[in-house]
Amino acid sequence: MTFNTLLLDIKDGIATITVNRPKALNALNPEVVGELGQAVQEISENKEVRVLILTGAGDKAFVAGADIAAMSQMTPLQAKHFSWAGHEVMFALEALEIPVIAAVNGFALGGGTEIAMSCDFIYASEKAKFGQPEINLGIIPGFGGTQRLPRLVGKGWAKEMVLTGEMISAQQAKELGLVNKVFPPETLMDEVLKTAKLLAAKGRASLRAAKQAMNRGFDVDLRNACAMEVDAFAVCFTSPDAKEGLTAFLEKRKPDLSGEI
Ligand code: CO8
Repeated sequence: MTFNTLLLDIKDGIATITVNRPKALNALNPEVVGELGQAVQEISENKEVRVLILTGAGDKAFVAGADIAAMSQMTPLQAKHFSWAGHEVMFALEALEIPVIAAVNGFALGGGTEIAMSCDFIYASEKAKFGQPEINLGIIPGFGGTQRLPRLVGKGWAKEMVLTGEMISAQQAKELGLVNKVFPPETLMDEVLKTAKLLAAKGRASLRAAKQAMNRGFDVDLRNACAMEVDAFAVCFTSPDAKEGLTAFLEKRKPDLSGEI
């Protein structure tokens, strides 16, 4: 499938979605949100893809937020539909069975921080900036920022960011736990690819089980969350990978974890 606002590249089991509106700093208008939904769906159906990278075109922005020009024309009902459409994309990214890395190469503001937070983890360039500046536009985050940000960095920092609308640097974002690693801009993609290749060599079934156990268990009480882990753990044994991985260790050889299921 080809897209107007995205580039989708698939190579050696690694898919890269690049939001491609550099003149508007890759802002998310309804077309981008719709195409992101289609691209994520396509990736979920392609069993050759083992890792997804999400990034932005150009050297200035990852995604500078939802498209302000588009939002300025919206009725409350259209705003509601747009907000839900964005949420569906975030949930679809979280529900993908494969790991998703956000490669934040520049401004990640509003919807940019929000979409990065729905990836499994974030690597950022030293010149990236994060923020939820919606308050300065007379609105609030509408793609999950009021919910995912406190879950990631704690309520105090999330409130400071959402209520002041101030940006933070990549280094500050790392200190808060929003970003895992920060790299010079010129090495960011190489480092992201290095980790993507590492992940692509793991077993699909156990990656899926681990991701689902963490995502689903995060919002429930510990006993029920651990029950989810027990089930996910047991499901791993339905994949040939478990037999292969455990046996390979005992036989002192490298496992071939391509058994799927
Ligand atoms: N939407 C539309 N266009 C944008 C956006 C945006 N979010 N951000 C930048 N652009 C455009 C600019 O208008 C400009 O276009 P043009 O060249 O035609 O004038 C071009 O990109 C370059 O931008 P600047 O000239 O402003 O570049 P600067 O280097 O001076 O500044 C900034 C860079 C600081 C990133 C600045 O562009 C900025 O502040 N952008 C807006 C950031 C923002 O407020 N983002 C939050 C948007 S709200 C949101 O994300 C809500 C999400 C939930 C939606 C729920 C649905 C209802």
